[in-house]
Amino acid sequence: MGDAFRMQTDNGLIIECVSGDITAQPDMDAVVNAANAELRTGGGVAGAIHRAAGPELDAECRPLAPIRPGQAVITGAGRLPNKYVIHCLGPVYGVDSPSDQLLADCFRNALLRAEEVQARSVAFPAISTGAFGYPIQEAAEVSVATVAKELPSCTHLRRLRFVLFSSSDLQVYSQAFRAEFQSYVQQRKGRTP
Ligand code: AR6
Repeated sequence: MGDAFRMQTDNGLIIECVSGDITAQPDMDAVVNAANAELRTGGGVAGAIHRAAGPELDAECRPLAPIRPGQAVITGAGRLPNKYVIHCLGPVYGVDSPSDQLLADCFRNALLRAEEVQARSVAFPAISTGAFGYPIQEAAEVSVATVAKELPSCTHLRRLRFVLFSSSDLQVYSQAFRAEFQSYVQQRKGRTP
């Protein structure tokens, strides 16, 4: 896919954007759920994750609910091919405010949960950009900036993936990553071997 983004940092971390389904990422230790406050099944990502993971995930979620916008909690992954699901409640755009800070909290807290279990790979969907109405461009900028800021604290992480559902969303997130990491990539290219 021409618009996909992939880079490797100096310390070996792979960052990538792909199009696909968050429930079909078998090489990831953890996948992130764009959850609802009750941590139940729903539409979009939450529906797909709960359908694929089965009742075991629902049972594990119940004692952890409800969660607040920006919060992230971690469970096992039921029948999904991953070890963990990290459930984030994104902000409803224009209702839960400030939306940008709450969306940033989701990514920061999800990466913290991943670090606590020493996850080596994590896949995120585009939290809040479906039913919760966050404009895709703004969400991409907030998400990518937050991830870039938090990465130095993620000592166990070797691979970070964004899984976008449509090719236009993939293009937006890939472009946001290119813009964020442009100076980093140019510095690398400018180096003498
Ligand atoms: N894999 C990857 N991305 C997906 C998938 C999938 N299987 N399905 C949808 N997307 P949403 P939100 C994209 O609505 O906005 C739920 O009903 C989708 O195109 O899942 O945080 C919950 O129960 C969009 O870009 O999450 C909550 O009530 C993005 O994932 C509420 O929706 C997020 O869409 C959460 O809303």
